Amino acid sequence: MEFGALSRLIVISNRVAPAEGSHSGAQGGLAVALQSALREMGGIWFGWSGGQTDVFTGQVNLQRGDGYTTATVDLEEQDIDEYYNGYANRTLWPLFHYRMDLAEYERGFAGGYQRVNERFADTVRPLIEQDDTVWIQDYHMIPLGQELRRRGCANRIGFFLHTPWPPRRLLATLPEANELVETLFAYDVLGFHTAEWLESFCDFARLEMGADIEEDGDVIRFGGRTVRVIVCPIGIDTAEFRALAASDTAQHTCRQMERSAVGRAMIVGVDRLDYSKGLEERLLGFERFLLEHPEERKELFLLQIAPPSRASVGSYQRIRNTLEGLSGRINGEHADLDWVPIRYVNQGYPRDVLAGVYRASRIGLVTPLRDGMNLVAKEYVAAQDPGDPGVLILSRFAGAAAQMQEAVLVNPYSAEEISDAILTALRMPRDERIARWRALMDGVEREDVMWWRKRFTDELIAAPSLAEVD
Ligand code: GDG
Repeated sequence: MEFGALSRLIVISNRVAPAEGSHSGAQGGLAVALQSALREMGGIWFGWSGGQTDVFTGQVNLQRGDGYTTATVDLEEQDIDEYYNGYANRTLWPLFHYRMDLAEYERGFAGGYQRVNERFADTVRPLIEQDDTVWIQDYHMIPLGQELRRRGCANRIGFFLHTPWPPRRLLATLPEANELVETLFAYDVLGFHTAEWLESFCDFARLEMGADIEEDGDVIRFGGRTVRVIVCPIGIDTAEFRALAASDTAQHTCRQMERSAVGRAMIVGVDRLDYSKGLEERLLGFERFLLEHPEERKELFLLQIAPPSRASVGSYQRIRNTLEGLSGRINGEHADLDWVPIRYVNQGYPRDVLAGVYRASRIGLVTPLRDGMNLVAKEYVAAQDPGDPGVLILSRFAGAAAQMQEAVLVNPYSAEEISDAILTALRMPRDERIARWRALMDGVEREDVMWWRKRFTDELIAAPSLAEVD
Protein backbone atom coordinates (compact mmCIF):
# COMPACT_ATOMS: atom_id res chain seq x y z
CA MET A 1 0.00 0.00 0.00
CA GLU A 2 1.32 3.47 -0.80
CA PHE A 3 1.19 6.35 1.62
CA GLY A 4 -2.27 7.74 2.12
CA ALA A 5 -2.66 11.12 0.45
CA LEU A 6 -3.61 12.79 3.72
CA SER A 7 -1.20 11.03 6.03
CA ARG A 8 1.81 13.01 7.19
CA LEU A 9 4.67 11.26 8.92
CA ILE A 10 5.79 12.20 12.41
CA VAL A 11 9.20 10.69 13.16
CA ILE A 12 10.32 10.80 16.78
CA SER A 13 13.84 9.89 17.87
CA ASN A 14 16.31 10.94 20.52
CA ARG A 15 18.26 13.11 18.08
CA VAL A 16 17.11 14.74 14.87
CA ALA A 17 18.96 15.29 11.59
CA PRO A 18 18.73 18.87 10.33
CA ALA A 19 16.07 19.60 7.70
CA GLU A 20 18.13 22.22 5.97
CA GLY A 21 21.69 22.48 4.81
CA SER A 22 22.13 18.75 5.16
CA HIS A 23 24.18 16.90 2.59
CA SER A 24 23.27 13.25 2.40
CA GLY A 25 26.92 12.24 1.99
CA ALA A 26 27.74 13.71 5.39
CA GLN A 27 25.42 11.60 7.51
CA GLY A 28 24.33 8.03 8.07
CA GLY A 29 21.82 6.04 6.05
CA LEU A 30 19.18 6.13 8.77
CA ALA A 31 18.95 9.92 8.64
CA VAL A 32 18.85 9.80 4.85
CA ALA A 33 16.02 7.24 4.83
CA LEU A 34 13.93 9.07 7.39
CA GLN A 35 14.47 12.35 5.56
CA SER A 36 13.33 10.82 2.29
CA ALA A 37 10.22 9.35 3.96
CA LEU A 38 9.49 12.75 5.49
CA ARG A 39 9.96 14.50 2.16
CA GLU A 40 7.67 12.02 0.44
CA MET A 41 4.89 12.19 3.01
CA GLY A 42 5.57 15.61 4.47
CA GLY A 43 5.72 15.89 8.22
CA ILE A 44 7.76 16.56 11.30
CA TRP A 45 10.88 15.06 12.86
CA PHE A 46 10.81 15.58 16.61
CA GLY A 47 13.48 14.96 19.25
CA TRP A 48 15.89 16.32 21.80
CA SER A 49 17.98 19.26 20.55
CA GLY A 50 21.07 17.96 22.33
CA GLY A 51 20.94 21.22 24.29
CA GLN A 52 20.34 22.04 27.94
CA THR A 53 18.02 24.49 29.63
CA ASP A 54 17.75 25.55 33.30
CA VAL A 55 14.02 24.89 33.50
CA PHE A 56 12.13 22.68 31.07
CA THR A 57 9.51 24.79 29.30
CA GLY A 58 8.57 22.47 26.44
CA GLN A 59 9.28 25.28 24.04
CA VAL A 60 9.78 23.75 20.61
CA ASN A 61 12.31 25.01 18.13
CA LEU A 62 10.68 24.56 14.73
CA GLN A 63 12.80 24.66 11.59
CA ARG A 64 11.10 24.36 8.24
CA GLY A 65 13.28 22.76 5.62
CA ASP A 66 13.12 20.96 2.35
CA GLY A 67 9.77 19.11 2.52
CA TYR A 68 9.51 18.68 6.28
CA THR A 69 9.97 20.41 9.60
CA THR A 70 12.25 19.59 12.51
CA ALA A 71 10.98 20.19 16.03
CA THR A 72 13.46 20.02 18.88
CA VAL A 73 13.32 20.67 22.56
CA ASP A 74 15.99 21.34 25.22
CA LEU A 75 16.23 19.24 28.37
CA GLU A 76 17.30 20.03 31.92
CA GLU A 77 20.66 18.82 33.21
CA GLN A 78 18.97 16.27 35.46
CA ASP A 79 16.94 14.99 32.51
CA ILE A 80 20.09 14.49 30.48
CA ASP A 81 21.82 12.71 33.37
CA GLU A 82 18.97 10.39 34.21
CA TYR A 83 17.28 9.81 30.86
CA TYR A 84 20.16 9.90 28.37
CA ASN A 85 23.40 9.17 30.24
CA GLY A 86 21.46 7.17 32.83
CA TYR A 87 18.62 4.91 31.75
CA ALA A 88 19.34 4.92 28.00
CA ASN A 89 23.11 4.50 28.08
CA ARG A 90 23.84 2.94 31.49
CA THR A 91 20.79 0.71 31.86
CA LEU A 92 19.07 -0.23 28.60
CA TRP A 93 22.01 -0.15 26.18
CA PRO A 94 24.18 -2.61 28.17
CA LEU A 95 21.20 -4.81 29.11
CA PHE A 96 19.93 -4.96 25.53
CA HIS A 97 23.46 -5.99 24.46
CA TYR A 98 23.46 -8.83 27.00
CA ARG A 99 25.86 -6.98 29.34
CA MET A 100 24.16 -7.31 32.71
CA ASP A 101 27.61 -6.88 34.24
CA LEU A 102 27.63 -3.27 32.97
CA ALA A 103 23.95 -2.44 33.43
CA GLU A 104 23.18 -0.03 36.28
CA TYR A 105 19.76 -0.31 37.85
CA GLU A 106 18.78 2.87 39.68
CA ARG A 107 15.30 4.14 40.39
CA GLY A 108 16.49 7.68 39.67
CA PHE A 109 17.39 6.67 36.10
CA ALA A 110 14.07 4.89 35.57
CA GLY A 111 12.18 7.89 36.97
CA GLY A 112 14.08 10.35 34.80
CA TYR A 113 13.48 8.21 31.71
CA GLN A 114 9.75 8.15 32.39
CA ARG A 115 9.67 11.90 33.15
CA VAL A 116 11.47 12.82 29.94
CA ASN A 117 9.19 10.57 27.88
CA GLU A 118 6.22 12.34 29.46
CA ARG A 119 7.82 15.69 28.64
CA PHE A 120 8.36 14.59 25.04
CA ALA A 121 4.72 13.47 24.87
CA ASP A 122 3.46 16.80 26.27
CA THR A 123 5.58 18.67 23.77
CA VAL A 124 4.94 16.68 20.62
CA ARG A 125 1.25 15.88 21.19
CA PRO A 126 -0.02 19.30 20.01
CA LEU A 127 1.97 18.93 16.79
CA ILE A 128 0.22 15.67 15.82
CA GLU A 129 -2.86 15.97 13.59
CA GLN A 130 -5.67 13.48 13.24
CA ASP A 131 -4.47 11.64 10.13
CA ASP A 132 -0.76 11.64 10.91
CA THR A 133 1.23 8.42 11.13
CA VAL A 134 3.68 8.38 14.02
CA TRP A 135 6.93 6.42 13.92
CA ILE A 136 9.04 6.28 17.08
CA GLN A 137 12.67 5.14 16.96
CA ASP A 138 14.70 3.16 19.45
CA TYR A 139 15.22 2.35 23.11
CA HIS A 140 15.29 5.94 24.35
CA MET A 141 11.58 6.25 23.67
CA ILE A 142 9.93 2.95 24.57
CA PRO A 143 7.14 4.45 26.78
CA LEU A 144 6.41 7.38 24.48
CA GLY A 145 3.65 5.62 22.54
CA GLN A 146 1.76 4.92 25.74
CA GLU A 147 2.19 8.51 26.90
CA LEU A 148 0.77 9.71 23.59
CA ARG A 149 -2.21 7.36 23.98
CA ARG A 150 -2.78 8.78 27.48
CA ARG A 151 -2.96 12.18 25.84
CA GLY A 152 -5.69 11.02 23.48
CA CYS A 153 -3.59 10.17 20.45
CA ALA A 154 -5.56 7.57 18.43
CA ASN A 155 -3.23 7.74 15.42
CA ARG A 156 -1.32 4.79 14.06
CA ILE A 157 1.89 4.65 16.08
CA GLY A 158 4.80 2.35 15.28
CA PHE A 159 8.03 1.62 17.15
CA PHE A 160 11.30 0.35 15.72
CA LEU A 161 14.11 -1.00 17.91
CA HIS A 162 17.61 -0.52 16.50
CA THR A 163 19.32 -2.67 19.15
CA PRO A 164 18.93 -6.36 19.93
CA TRP A 165 16.09 -7.46 22.19
CA PRO A 166 17.67 -9.45 25.05
CA PRO A 167 16.69 -12.99 26.07
CA ARG A 168 13.86 -12.99 28.57
CA ARG A 169 15.91 -14.22 31.55
CA LEU A 170 18.26 -11.30 31.12
CA LEU A 171 15.49 -8.78 30.69
CA ALA A 172 13.78 -10.14 33.80
CA THR A 173 16.68 -8.71 35.87
CA LEU A 174 15.50 -5.18 35.07
CA PRO A 175 13.40 -4.11 38.06
CA GLU A 176 10.70 -2.45 35.93
CA ALA A 177 10.89 -4.88 33.00
CA ASN A 178 7.20 -5.80 32.96
CA GLU A 179 6.00 -2.20 33.15
CA LEU A 180 8.40 -1.22 30.37
CA VAL A 181 7.34 -4.07 28.08
CA GLU A 182 3.68 -3.36 28.82
CA THR A 183 4.10 0.13 27.36
CA LEU A 184 5.01 -1.45 24.01
CA PHE A 185 1.44 -2.67 23.69
CA ALA A 186 0.37 0.91 23.09
CA TYR A 187 1.86 0.65 19.58
CA ASP A 188 0.24 -0.74 16.45
CA VAL A 189 3.41 -2.14 14.91
CA LEU A 190 6.72 -3.16 16.52
CA GLY A 191 9.74 -3.68 14.27
CA PHE A 192 12.95 -5.62 14.98
CA HIS A 193 16.02 -6.22 12.83
CA THR A 194 15.96 -10.03 13.11
CA ALA A 195 13.71 -12.96 13.89
CA GLU A 196 15.94 -13.66 16.91
CA TRP A 197 15.23 -10.30 18.55
CA LEU A 198 11.55 -10.62 17.72
CA GLU A 199 11.37 -14.11 19.23
CA SER A 200 13.05 -12.89 22.43
CA PHE A 201 10.43 -10.17 22.68
CA CYS A 202 7.62 -12.65 22.13
CA ASP A 203 9.12 -15.02 24.74
CA PHE A 204 9.09 -12.29 27.34
CA ALA A 205 5.58 -11.14 26.46
CA ARG A 206 4.21 -14.69 26.55
CA LEU A 207 6.10 -16.29 29.42
CA GLU A 208 6.61 -13.37 31.81
CA MET A 209 3.42 -11.44 31.10
CA GLY A 210 0.94 -13.96 29.75
CA ALA A 211 0.41 -12.28 26.38
CA ASP A 212 -1.35 -14.30 23.64
CA ILE A 213 0.54 -14.87 20.45
CA GLU A 214 -1.28 -15.85 17.28
CA GLU A 215 -0.13 -19.04 15.62
CA ASP A 216 1.91 -17.44 12.86
CA GLY A 217 3.67 -15.39 15.55
CA ASP A 218 3.20 -11.90 14.13
CA VAL A 219 0.24 -10.70 16.16
CA ILE A 220 0.34 -10.38 19.95
CA ARG A 221 -2.54 -9.54 22.28
CA PHE A 222 -2.16 -8.17 25.76
CA GLY A 223 -4.33 -6.02 28.02
CA GLY A 224 -6.99 -5.48 25.35
CA ARG A 225 -4.47 -4.32 22.76
CA THR A 226 -3.37 -6.06 19.57
CA VAL A 227 0.09 -5.38 18.22
CA ARG A 228 1.68 -6.53 15.00
CA VAL A 229 5.35 -7.56 15.28
CA ILE A 230 7.57 -7.61 12.21
CA VAL A 231 11.13 -8.44 11.21
CA CYS A 232 12.35 -5.46 9.28
CA PRO A 233 16.14 -5.40 8.85
CA ILE A 234 17.62 -1.99 8.19
CA GLY A 235 19.89 -1.48 5.20
CA ILE A 236 22.15 1.28 3.95
CA ASP A 237 21.58 3.77 1.17
CA THR A 238 23.43 1.47 -1.21
CA ALA A 239 23.26 3.67 -4.29
CA GLU A 240 24.58 6.61 -2.29
CA PHE A 241 27.38 4.55 -0.77
CA ARG A 242 28.46 3.19 -4.15
CA ALA A 243 28.56 6.73 -5.46
CA LEU A 244 30.63 7.77 -2.44
CA ALA A 245 33.06 4.92 -3.12
CA ALA A 246 33.45 6.15 -6.71
CA SER A 247 33.97 9.79 -5.67
CA ASP A 248 37.28 11.60 -6.18
CA THR A 249 37.91 11.74 -2.45
CA ALA A 250 37.32 8.01 -2.04
CA GLN A 251 39.57 7.17 -4.97
CA HIS A 252 42.26 9.48 -3.68
CA THR A 253 41.99 7.93 -0.19
CA CYS A 254 42.10 4.44 -1.66
CA ARG A 255 45.32 5.18 -3.58
CA GLN A 256 46.84 6.87 -0.55
CA MET A 257 46.04 3.86 1.66
CA GLU A 258 47.44 1.46 -0.92
CA ARG A 259 50.66 3.46 -1.08
CA SER A 260 51.00 3.53 2.67
CA ALA A 261 50.33 -0.23 2.86
CA VAL A 262 53.43 -0.87 0.69
CA GLY A 263 52.03 -4.10 -0.74
CA ARG A 264 50.71 -5.42 2.58
CA ALA A 265 47.12 -6.51 2.96
CA MET A 266 45.08 -4.06 5.02
CA ILE A 267 42.42 -5.30 7.40
CA VAL A 268 39.92 -2.63 8.42
CA GLY A 269 37.63 -2.20 11.41
CA VAL A 270 35.33 0.83 11.79
CA ASP A 271 33.24 1.15 14.94
CA ARG A 272 32.00 3.66 17.45
CA LEU A 273 34.19 3.05 20.49
CA ASP A 274 31.64 0.87 22.26
CA TYR A 275 32.08 -2.29 24.35
CA SER A 276 29.38 -4.02 22.28
CA LYS A 277 31.58 -3.90 19.18
CA GLY A 278 34.04 -6.56 20.40
CA LEU A 279 37.12 -4.41 19.86
CA GLU A 280 39.19 -5.95 22.64
CA GLU A 281 38.40 -9.46 21.41
CA ARG A 282 39.17 -8.35 17.84
CA LEU A 283 42.63 -7.10 18.77
CA LEU A 284 43.30 -10.33 20.67
CA GLY A 285 42.09 -12.38 17.70
CA PHE A 286 44.40 -10.42 15.43
CA GLU A 287 47.30 -10.94 17.83
CA ARG A 288 46.54 -14.64 17.83
CA PHE A 289 46.95 -14.62 14.07
CA LEU A 290 50.34 -12.92 14.43
CA LEU A 291 51.45 -15.56 16.91
CA GLU A 292 50.10 -18.52 14.95
CA HIS A 293 51.34 -17.40 11.55
CA PRO A 294 54.71 -15.74 11.96
CA GLU A 295 55.47 -16.28 8.25
CA GLU A 296 52.44 -14.20 7.21
CA ARG A 297 52.44 -11.58 9.85
CA LYS A 298 54.44 -8.86 8.11
CA GLU A 299 52.26 -9.27 5.06
CA LEU A 300 49.34 -7.53 6.68
CA PHE A 301 48.25 -4.97 9.27
CA LEU A 302 45.05 -3.91 11.00
CA LEU A 303 43.64 -0.38 10.71
CA GLN A 304 41.09 0.12 13.48
CA ILE A 305 39.10 3.36 13.30
CA ALA A 306 37.24 3.91 16.56
CA PRO A 307 35.82 7.39 17.16
CA PRO A 308 34.98 7.87 20.86
CA SER A 309 31.35 7.79 21.85
CA ARG A 310 29.34 8.43 25.06
CA ALA A 311 32.52 9.61 26.74
CA SER A 312 30.74 10.71 29.93
CA VAL A 313 29.78 7.11 30.77
CA GLY A 314 32.34 5.22 32.90
CA SER A 315 32.17 1.93 30.98
CA TYR A 316 33.10 3.82 27.79
CA GLN A 317 36.07 5.45 29.50
CA ARG A 318 37.19 2.01 30.67
CA ILE A 319 36.93 0.35 27.26
CA ARG A 320 38.89 3.24 25.77
CA ASN A 321 41.67 2.79 28.33
CA THR A 322 41.69 -0.96 27.78
CA LEU A 323 42.05 -0.57 24.02
CA GLU A 324 44.81 2.00 24.35
CA GLY A 325 46.71 -0.38 26.61
CA LEU A 326 46.08 -3.42 24.45
CA SER A 327 46.97 -1.83 21.10
CA GLY A 328 50.11 -0.37 22.68
CA ARG A 329 51.12 -3.72 24.13
CA ILE A 330 50.52 -5.65 20.89
CA ASN A 331 52.43 -3.07 18.86
CA GLY A 332 55.23 -2.99 21.42
CA GLU A 333 55.58 -6.76 21.40
CA HIS A 334 55.27 -7.42 17.69
CA ALA A 335 56.34 -4.29 15.75
CA ASP A 336 59.56 -4.18 13.80
CA LEU A 337 61.65 -1.36 12.34
CA ASP A 338 59.56 -1.24 9.19
CA TRP A 339 56.21 -2.59 10.34
CA VAL A 340 53.57 -1.87 12.96
CA PRO A 341 50.74 -4.43 13.25
CA ILE A 342 47.93 -2.14 14.44
CA ARG A 343 47.08 1.38 13.40
CA TYR A 344 44.63 2.38 16.09
CA VAL A 345 42.87 5.64 15.31
CA ASN A 346 40.49 7.45 17.66
CA GLN A 347 39.00 9.95 15.26
CA GLY A 348 36.09 9.94 12.85
CA TYR A 349 36.40 10.56 9.11
CA PRO A 350 34.02 11.88 6.45
CA ARG A 351 31.96 9.15 4.81
CA ASP A 352 33.65 9.48 1.44
CA VAL A 353 37.06 8.95 3.08
CA LEU A 354 35.67 5.89 4.90
CA ALA A 355 34.39 4.52 1.59
CA GLY A 356 37.91 4.82 0.15
CA VAL A 357 39.39 3.08 3.20
CA TYR A 358 36.90 0.20 2.88
CA ARG A 359 37.76 -0.19 -0.78
CA ALA A 360 41.49 -0.30 -0.13
CA SER A 361 41.07 -3.05 2.50
CA ARG A 362 41.56 -6.69 1.69
CA ILE A 363 39.48 -7.70 4.71
CA GLY A 364 36.61 -6.01 6.57
CA LEU A 365 36.74 -7.23 10.18
CA VAL A 366 33.33 -6.72 11.82
CA THR A 367 33.18 -8.61 15.09
CA PRO A 368 30.62 -7.16 17.53
CA LEU A 369 29.80 -9.30 20.54
CA ARG A 370 26.18 -8.28 19.99
CA ASP A 371 24.74 -5.78 17.53
CA GLY A 372 21.17 -4.96 16.48
CA MET A 373 22.22 -4.94 12.82
CA ASN A 374 25.65 -3.40 12.01
CA LEU A 375 25.76 -1.11 9.03
CA VAL A 376 29.54 -1.13 8.66
CA ALA A 377 29.32 -4.70 7.30
CA LYS A 378 26.96 -3.49 4.56
CA GLU A 379 28.98 -0.35 3.80
CA TYR A 380 32.13 -2.47 3.45
CA VAL A 381 30.42 -4.67 0.86
CA ALA A 382 28.96 -1.71 -1.05
CA ALA A 383 32.38 -0.05 -1.34
CA GLN A 384 34.22 -3.00 -2.92
CA ASP A 385 35.65 -3.24 -6.41
CA PRO A 386 33.43 -5.86 -8.16
CA GLY A 387 36.40 -7.27 -10.07
CA ASP A 388 38.65 -7.67 -7.03
CA PRO A 389 36.55 -7.46 -3.86
CA GLY A 390 37.75 -7.81 -0.30
CA VAL A 391 36.41 -10.38 2.14
CA LEU A 392 33.96 -9.59 4.93
CA ILE A 393 34.58 -11.36 8.25
CA LEU A 394 31.41 -10.97 10.30
CA SER A 395 30.36 -11.88 13.82
CA ARG A 396 27.54 -14.40 13.94
CA PHE A 397 26.09 -12.29 16.78
CA ALA A 398 25.48 -9.21 14.63
CA GLY A 399 21.94 -8.87 13.31
CA ALA A 400 23.53 -8.47 9.88
CA ALA A 401 24.66 -12.12 9.96
CA ALA A 402 21.06 -13.25 9.40
CA GLN A 403 21.16 -11.64 5.95
CA MET A 404 24.87 -11.98 5.19
CA GLN A 405 25.52 -15.70 5.30
CA GLU A 406 28.12 -15.51 2.50
CA ALA A 407 30.49 -13.58 4.75
CA VAL A 408 33.13 -15.54 6.67
CA LEU A 409 31.16 -15.89 9.89
CA VAL A 410 32.95 -16.07 13.25
CA ASN A 411 32.31 -16.35 16.94
CA PRO A 412 33.89 -13.07 18.10
CA TYR A 413 34.65 -14.45 21.57
CA SER A 414 37.07 -16.96 20.06
CA ALA A 415 40.51 -15.55 19.22
CA GLU A 416 41.18 -18.82 17.38
CA GLU A 417 38.16 -18.39 15.11
CA ILE A 418 39.13 -14.81 14.33
CA SER A 419 42.67 -15.92 13.55
CA ASP A 420 41.44 -18.79 11.31
CA ALA A 421 39.03 -16.45 9.52
CA ILE A 422 41.83 -13.98 8.76
CA LEU A 423 43.88 -16.80 7.22
CA THR A 424 40.87 -18.02 5.21
CA ALA A 425 40.20 -14.51 3.94
CA LEU A 426 43.84 -13.86 3.04
CA ARG A 427 44.09 -17.06 1.05
CA MET A 428 40.68 -16.88 -0.57
CA PRO A 429 40.96 -17.20 -4.37
CA ARG A 430 39.61 -14.33 -6.42
CA ASP A 431 36.76 -16.44 -7.88
CA GLU A 432 35.45 -17.26 -4.45
CA ARG A 433 35.81 -13.67 -3.30
CA ILE A 434 33.81 -12.49 -6.28
CA ALA A 435 31.09 -15.14 -5.79
CA ARG A 436 30.68 -14.33 -2.11
CA TRP A 437 30.74 -10.60 -2.71
CA ARG A 438 28.16 -10.82 -5.51
CA ALA A 439 25.75 -12.72 -3.27
CA LEU A 440 26.29 -10.24 -0.42
CA MET A 441 25.95 -7.24 -2.70
CA ASP A 442 22.66 -8.56 -4.13
CA GLY A 443 21.23 -8.52 -0.63
CA VAL A 444 22.69 -5.11 0.23
CA GLU A 445 21.14 -3.71 -2.96
CA ARG A 446 17.78 -5.44 -2.60
CA GLU A 447 17.16 -4.71 1.07
CA ASP A 448 18.49 -1.20 1.30
CA VAL A 449 17.40 1.53 3.66
CA MET A 450 14.56 2.71 1.41
CA TRP A 451 13.23 -0.86 1.37
CA TRP A 452 13.41 -0.91 5.16
CA ARG A 453 11.45 2.26 5.76
CA LYS A 454 8.86 1.36 3.13
CA ARG A 455 8.40 -2.07 4.66
CA PHE A 456 7.81 -0.50 8.07
CA THR A 457 5.59 2.39 7.00
CA ASP A 458 3.54 0.10 4.71
CA GLU A 459 2.84 -2.20 7.68
CA LEU A 460 2.01 0.74 9.89
CA ILE A 461 -0.34 2.38 7.44
CA ALA A 462 -2.06 -0.97 6.82
CA ALA A 463 -2.71 -1.45 10.56
CA PRO A 464 -6.27 -0.66 11.66
CA SER A 465 -6.19 2.68 13.46
CA LEU A 466 -7.68 3.02 16.92
CA ALA A 467 -10.08 5.59 15.55
CA GLU A 468 -11.40 2.98 13.08
CA VAL A 469 -11.60 0.23 15.70
CA ASP A 470 -13.50 2.31 18.26
C1 GDG B 1 22.79 1.33 15.93
C2 GDG B 1 22.81 -0.17 16.27
C3 GDG B 1 22.27 -0.70 13.90
C4 GDG B 1 31.60 4.93 12.21
N1 GDG B 1 32.79 5.57 12.27
C5 GDG B 1 32.68 6.63 11.48
C6 GDG B 1 31.40 6.66 10.92
N2 GDG B 1 30.77 5.60 11.38
C7 GDG B 1 29.41 5.22 10.94
C8 GDG B 1 29.46 3.95 10.13
C9 GDG B 1 28.02 3.49 10.22
C10 GDG B 1 27.60 4.01 11.59
O1 GDG B 1 28.56 4.98 12.00
C11 GDG B 1 27.61 2.91 12.62
O2 GDG B 1 26.51 2.10 12.39
P1 GDG B 1 26.39 0.68 13.06
O3 GDG B 1 25.20 0.02 12.49
O4 GDG B 1 27.65 -0.09 12.81
O5 GDG B 1 26.31 0.89 14.63
P2 GDG B 1 25.56 1.83 15.75
O6 GDG B 1 26.08 3.22 15.72
O7 GDG B 1 25.81 1.12 17.02
O8 GDG B 1 24.01 1.85 15.35
C12 GDG B 1 23.23 -0.98 15.06
C13 GDG B 1 22.11 0.80 13.67
O9 GDG B 1 21.78 1.49 14.90
C14 GDG B 1 20.98 1.07 12.68
O10 GDG B 1 19.80 0.45 13.07
O11 GDG B 1 22.83 -1.27 12.72
O12 GDG B 1 23.19 -2.36 15.37
O13 GDG B 1 23.72 -0.41 17.36
O14 GDG B 1 27.23 4.11 9.24
O15 GDG B 1 29.93 4.22 8.84
N3 GDG B 1 30.95 7.61 10.07
C15 GDG B 1 31.85 8.59 9.74
N4 GDG B 1 33.12 8.63 10.23
C16 GDG B 1 33.58 7.67 11.09
O16 GDG B 1 34.73 7.70 11.51
N5 GDG B 1 31.44 9.56 8.90
